[in-house]
Amino acid sequence: MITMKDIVREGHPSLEKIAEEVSLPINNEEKQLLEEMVTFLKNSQDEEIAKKYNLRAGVGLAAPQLGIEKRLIAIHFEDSDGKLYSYGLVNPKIVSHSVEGVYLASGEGCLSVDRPVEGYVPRHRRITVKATDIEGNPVKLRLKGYPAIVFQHEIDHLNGIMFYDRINKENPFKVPENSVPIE
Ligand code: K1U
Ligand code: NI
Repeated sequence: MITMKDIVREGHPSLEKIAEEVSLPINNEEKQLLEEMVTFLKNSQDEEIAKKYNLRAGVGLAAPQLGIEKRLIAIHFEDSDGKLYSYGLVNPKIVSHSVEGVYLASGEGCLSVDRPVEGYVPRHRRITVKATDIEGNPVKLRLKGYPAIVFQHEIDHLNGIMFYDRINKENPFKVPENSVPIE
């Protein structure tokens, strides 16, 4: 079972590297890892389990956050309309994106960062992601708003980018150009 002690923190080299493409089909070890990553997210959102194992709630997790430099991500959350986004994905790639941006008015957090970091993180408002799922099926996802932000945060981890790398250094609360806030 994945717990907080398995998650590496800022400064770890795996969080600063470009992760390796995974060859397809994925092997059993990679399949098990992706399943455990999704289970971690579910556990972290379950009040009782999270309390028992001291888990911080997360909506996404990338393999480099476990010190594993492979292009694997897990996502698990419900949007404001109750639509479930639950995925274990291999080699996710943003194949197109809007010019219009979006940012979370409350900023972003990260399971690999044990301190609050204030500021707006500019993201694309709409993205299209292509990937392969745990079963080996090709997936094409069109995402808008909050789901698009979560996927961009996780795909950034595969490219060695932390959310705070995208915050304006001079003025962290400078409203990103051509962007809408999500409250
Ligand atoms: O990658 C990570 O460290 C997980 C991180 C992802 C994230 C994506 C987009 C914006 C912020 C953070 C988190 O899940 S932080 C926790 C979080 O955002 C959350 C947790 C429970 C409920 C709602 C949100
Ligand atoms: Ni993160």
